[in-house]
Amino acid sequence: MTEQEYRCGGCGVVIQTKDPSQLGYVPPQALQKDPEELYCRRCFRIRHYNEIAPVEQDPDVYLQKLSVIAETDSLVVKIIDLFDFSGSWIPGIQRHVGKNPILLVANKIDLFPRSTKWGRLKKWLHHYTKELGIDPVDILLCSAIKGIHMDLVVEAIERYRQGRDVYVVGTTNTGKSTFINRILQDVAQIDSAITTSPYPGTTLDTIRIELDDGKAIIDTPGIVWKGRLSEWISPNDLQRVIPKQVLHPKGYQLQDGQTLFFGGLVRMDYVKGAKQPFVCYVSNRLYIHRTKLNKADEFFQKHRGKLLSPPKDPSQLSSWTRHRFTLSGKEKVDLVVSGLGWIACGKEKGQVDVWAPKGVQVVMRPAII
Ligand SMILES: Nc1nc2c(ncn2[C@@H]2O[C@H](COP(=O)(O)OP(=O)(O)OP(=O)(O)O)[C@@H](O)[C@H]2O)c(=O)[nH]1
Ligand SMILES: [Mg+2]
Repeated sequence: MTEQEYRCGGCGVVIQTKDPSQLGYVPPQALQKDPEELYCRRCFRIRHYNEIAPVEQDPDVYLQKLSVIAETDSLVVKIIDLFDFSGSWIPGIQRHVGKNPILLVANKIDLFPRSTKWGRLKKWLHHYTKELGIDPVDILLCSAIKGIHMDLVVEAIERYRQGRDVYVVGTTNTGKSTFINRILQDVAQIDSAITTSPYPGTTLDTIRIELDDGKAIIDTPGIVWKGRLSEWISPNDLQRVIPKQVLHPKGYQLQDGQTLFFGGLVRMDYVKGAKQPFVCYVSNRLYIHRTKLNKADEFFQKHRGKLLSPPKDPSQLSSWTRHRFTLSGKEKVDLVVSGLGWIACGKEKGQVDVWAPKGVQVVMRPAII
C-alpha cells in the first residue's frame, strides 16, 4: 500500500510525507502508527494550538464532491446554522443529492435567547424551506456543541436512514463536524475524532465513519458561499463577529436621520419613518455605535479601523454597497446581513438603507423571533 492511500482522520485530506509546506503532511515516522489515527500537521495545529489555518478553496470542487451523493442510496442530513439561515443554503441542493431524502437539522440553537418561541420558529423554518423548494422529511432543532436535543436527532436519523449511509452536508462552518463528533461521543463514546474550528473551510475532503451495520456516516467539506460576510474577514476579526454565547440582543429606539455602525463592517441608516425600535442580534462582542446620519460619513472616515472595528485593516474589505428597504408597517421584519446577524425592525412604516461590503448578501425577511 502506498502512503497516498492514507487519509487524515481530522479533515479527510490525502496524507503525504514529502512537503511540510503542503496540505496533508505528516513526518514519515508517523506512518508507522495506526493509519486509522493519522492526523495531518494542519489538523494537529488546529486541535492542539487553536492555530488558524485558512485554505484557499475552489467552491466547484466541493460541489462536485456533493454531486456524488445523487448516485447513492442514502439519507442526507442538511445542517443549517440558525444564526445564519440564509447563508446556510446550498443553491440547488436537491439537484446535487438526487432523489435521496433530506433531513433538515437547524444547529446552534444555544445562541438564541431563552425567550425564543421554538414552536413559532419551527413553523418559520417549515415555511422558508418550502419557499426554497425543498421538501425535507423532517426539521429538527439542536445544538451540537451543547448536546441539546441530540437524542431526538439521532433517533430521527435512525428512523429515516432505514439501513442506508448518512451524508452530512451544509455550507462551511455550520457545525457538521461538531455534529458528527457529538453523535460519535453520545452513541459510541468516541472523543472528538474530526477536526473542528471557528473558521470556515476546516474539513477538506469527505470523511467516512463506519457504523455497526456496515454503513457509514459521512462528513463532507462545507460548501463555500461568498455571500456571507464571514467568508471575507480575517480570522482575527472573525472572533468578534461569530457569536459563541447566547445572544444578548441590543435594542435602539431610532428616529429617522440616525445611523448604527456595526464595527466598521456594516452601517444601517434609518432614512425615513416614525420613531421605532431596532433590535440587533449580532455577536455580543461586536461594537455597535449610534450616531446622526448627517455626521455618519465623517465619523466613519475618522474612526474606521479604530473605534469602528473590525475590520482592523479596512483595506481588506471591498467598498460598501447600499441596500434600500421599505418597511411596510404590516408585519415585523428582520434585515439580515449574512454572516453578521440581523436587525429586527419595529412595526412602523419607514425606509432603511443598509451598507455592506460588495458581494455580501443583505435581505429582508419576516421576523424569525
Ligand atoms: N454556538 C454553537 N457553535 C457551534 C455549534 N456547533 C458547532 N459550532 C461551532 O461552529 C464552528 C464550526 O464548526 P465545525 O464543526 O468545524 O463546522 P463545519 O460545518 O464542519 O465546517 P467546515 O468543515 O468548514 O465545513 C466551530 O467554532 C464550532 O464550535 C453549536 O451547536 N452552537
Ligand atoms: Mg467540518
